[in-house]
Amino acid sequence: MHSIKFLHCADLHIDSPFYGLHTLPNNILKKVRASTFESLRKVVQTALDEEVDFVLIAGDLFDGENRSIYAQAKLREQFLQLQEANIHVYVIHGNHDHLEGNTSTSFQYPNNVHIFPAEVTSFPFYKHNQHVANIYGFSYPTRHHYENRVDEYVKEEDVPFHIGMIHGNLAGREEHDPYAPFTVQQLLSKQFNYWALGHIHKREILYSNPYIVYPGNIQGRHKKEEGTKGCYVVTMSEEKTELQFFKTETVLWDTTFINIENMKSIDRIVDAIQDEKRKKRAKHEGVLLQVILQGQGELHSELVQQDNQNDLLVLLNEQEEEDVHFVYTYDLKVQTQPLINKDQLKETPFFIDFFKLVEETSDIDFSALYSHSEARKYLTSLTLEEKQEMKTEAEQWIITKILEEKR
Ligand SMILES: [Mn+2]
Repeated sequence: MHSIKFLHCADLHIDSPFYGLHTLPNNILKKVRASTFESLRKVVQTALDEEVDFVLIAGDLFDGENRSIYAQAKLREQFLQLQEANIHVYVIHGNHDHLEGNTSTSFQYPNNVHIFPAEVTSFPFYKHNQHVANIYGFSYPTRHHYENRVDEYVKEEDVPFHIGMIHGNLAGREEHDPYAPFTVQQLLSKQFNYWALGHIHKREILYSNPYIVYPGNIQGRHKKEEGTKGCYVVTMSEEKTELQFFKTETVLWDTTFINIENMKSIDRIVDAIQDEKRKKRAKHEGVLLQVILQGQGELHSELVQQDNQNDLLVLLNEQEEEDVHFVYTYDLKVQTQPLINKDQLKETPFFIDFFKLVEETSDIDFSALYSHSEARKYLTSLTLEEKQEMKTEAEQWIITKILEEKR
């Protein structure tokens, strides 16, 4: 019986510039900027450790179309490692590293690396001199490529395994650029054994028989790319296919929520955050952390002061630059609410009327805004829930302001 084992990764985005992070301390910024290279090294190490037959890279190897000599040299180094182990590499280029962008500097990769041209093409894979698989794919000729190309994938020859590679968007997913769209049904109709996708950075298995897989990127690049990142090692026989995930991120983007309810002094908050940080430090090499404070509590009024927030951040990040396993808080968000004893307030002169008014207001009147000739173009109608939320927020805001003034 035939079997193959391969590694599937995508969206390496090596040499991502991380422009938005220039406020990070130097040591940490350096590690973040090196993270895409380090994660690539881990992908290759996984391929070597797992002794796979070949590696599939489903597009966006480079972040920029003007890929630097440095990035290409680093990639070549890794390809050479794979060559030494006799591991073949199949590469398609995506929207970030399309073929047209490769004209300024050219690099020769070792001959274990097969790069797909702009037409859908198939490369044969031989194991022990037997032709066991065909791998199909195409590279983006230019950056913007909106055509559905699935029709061009046609099974060639009678070999045990057919594997398709596409860097593209699942049709209907509007939050991503609609490049090279496809539908699951379309891919299934091809009766391939595996579809190795790229483009969407969030890991997702679209179908499991056969597998249609987005492995996600190998290293998060901003706060919207939170959580563990990595690649899949696929073991395939004529009977079954098995997937194993390997994590490769070097710097983890993460968020932690702290509830201030029942906390009577700021040191409790600091301790709670430090606790979270300790746990994360034990598990990860580097963490860029967003801390969100929530809940109703008496510390609210202290926390909303910008000076205090700045102080807290300085305190939390002290020493992080020196730590090998850093947990750096890049953002502290205060979403807390004041502690109000409504029942008590309801008995005081002003608030008796205030709460009566709130209760009687069943609907906030936005008619002036919604009938405004310019504004209304940009507005969608509000749900009942949204209106209720706004009412509660407004109530909280007014109470906080009034109580503050009384002090
Ligand atoms: Mn990408």
